[in-house]
Amino acid sequence: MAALPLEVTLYHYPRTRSTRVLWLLHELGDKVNVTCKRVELMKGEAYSPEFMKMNPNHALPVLLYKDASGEDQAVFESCGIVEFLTEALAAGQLAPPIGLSKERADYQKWLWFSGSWMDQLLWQLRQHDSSGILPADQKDSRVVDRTKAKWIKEIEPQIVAQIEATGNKYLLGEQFTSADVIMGHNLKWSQAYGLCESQVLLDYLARLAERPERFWKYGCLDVVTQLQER
Ligand SMILES: N[C@@H](CCC(=O)N[C@@H](CS)C(=O)NCC(=O)O)C(=O)O
Repeated sequence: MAALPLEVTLYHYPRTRSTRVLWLLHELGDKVNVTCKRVELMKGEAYSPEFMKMNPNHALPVLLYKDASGEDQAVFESCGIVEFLTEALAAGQLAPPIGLSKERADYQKWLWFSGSWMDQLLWQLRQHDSSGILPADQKDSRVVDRTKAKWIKEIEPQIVAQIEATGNKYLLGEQFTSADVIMGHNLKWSQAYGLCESQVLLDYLARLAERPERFWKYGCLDVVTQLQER
């Protein structure tokens, strides 16, 4: 186990998937000492040779940390980073212990349902929605309609059912886990497309908003300054 606090550097840009990691870093509190480096995504900084060495996909987030031998290691993929830090620093706290329990299976399922399945549906909207990033002549409104219909008919009801079945607190019940980080971020993201209107989900988001005060107080925006103050 590395000496705590673990020194980490997060390469971040507000309102992107790096917010997931930023949120987790706040949850980890004194276990991490964070430097947050803003990468000017819109100015193409993620294409610089230095950045591409850390992530050839020119995408955020990237986390830099020192491994057990003291060497700097770079990791990309938001859900992978969240899982990695949770297991390394908060196993049994922000995730049920590894093992064959139902809680652990549920945790793993919701973490990856959020991080892959839901994420990719949101990505379709991010590209094809009228506010999306594709040029107008490449946008397909049928993709938007199909994705939203699936989200409303299949995705949200599953989450609502899970929250209700576990007692209307977090995804797994009383215990907040890292799966809530990815799920919470996705649901907030989905609101940009007029989704997430169910009261159960809005109440869930409100409960999440009570978590680490300093993070949510600033509305998941650029909390770089707050982190550096710590
Ligand atoms: N699956 C990756 C997706 C990363 C990703 O696409 N990040 C976006 C911001 S949310 C980005 O940096 N895009 C810039 C680009 O692709 O050039 C993850 O979850 O980390």
